[in-house]
Amino acid sequence: MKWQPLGLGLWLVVWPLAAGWPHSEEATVSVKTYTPITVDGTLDEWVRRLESSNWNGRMEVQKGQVLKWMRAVPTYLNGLTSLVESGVVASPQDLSATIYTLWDAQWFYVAAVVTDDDVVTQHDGADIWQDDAIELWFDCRHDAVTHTLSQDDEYQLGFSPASRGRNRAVAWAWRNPQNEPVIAAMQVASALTPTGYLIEAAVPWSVLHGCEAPSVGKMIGFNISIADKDADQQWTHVTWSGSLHSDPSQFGHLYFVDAPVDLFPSDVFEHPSGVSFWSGEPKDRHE
Ligand SMILES: [Ca+2]
Ligand SMILES: [Ca+2]
Ligand SMILES: [Ca+2]
Repeated sequence: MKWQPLGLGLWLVVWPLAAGWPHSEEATVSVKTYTPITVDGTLDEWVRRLESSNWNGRMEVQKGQVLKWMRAVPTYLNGLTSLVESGVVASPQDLSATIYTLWDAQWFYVAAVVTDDDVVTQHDGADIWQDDAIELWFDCRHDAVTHTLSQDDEYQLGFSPASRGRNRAVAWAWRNPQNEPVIAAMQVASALTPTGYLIEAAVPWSVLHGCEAPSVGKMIGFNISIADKDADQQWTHVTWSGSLHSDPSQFGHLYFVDAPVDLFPSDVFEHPSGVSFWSGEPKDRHE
């Protein structure tokens, strides 16, 4: 990456076009949840809904009827903005994904909405990385001192959906001296969708050495990969941050934040004076 002067105090970031993607050093945010997440393959509880009493008709007409949204921050992976480390991404329909995370004092939660034109899962256990799967990479101390992942605070966690080839979702852990407690403690569920699949999973902090006590403001090293196998059996692997998925020094950053917009995203909704906002359990507006 180079900075090029454009005059008038403006500078342009110029990315090298040669082969070899620079370290992208991505960053994303995990929002604290104050309501429980049930790992069942449906993401209803990841969605914040509005109650009709929160509204006046004028605002709905003016600003659109946005009645629900994911309260977690999305992170996007696709063949254009992420690194295709192996294989080929033919189109967003072939492989792309949106990853969400939430956290509380006990659990780290992940939801992946994956677009994949052919969901293929043929392996089990430690071999699920060869199939359609998502992978989360942790460097809990964010010290980024190894290039191969083997320290006690480093983990590769994989989640692969149920499909016609394997009738249950599988979660696995690699690259840590203590993988077994993680594998035993993880929860995972999946569902096929019209355009691919979704994964919902949870990992207790207690089994992730170095990550045991999350708090607002904490940051860890974090990376995300998605693997795609289709009928042609070609294995495609796409990674969010850096040029090598397993190098903690190229991981992105995951920041743990509180839930500052637990009610409304301020860019969509105004705050009319005199209106008391609902802050209770989610209700479906359409019920
Ligand atoms: Ca759920
Ligand atoms: Ca595909
Ligand atoms: Ca696939």
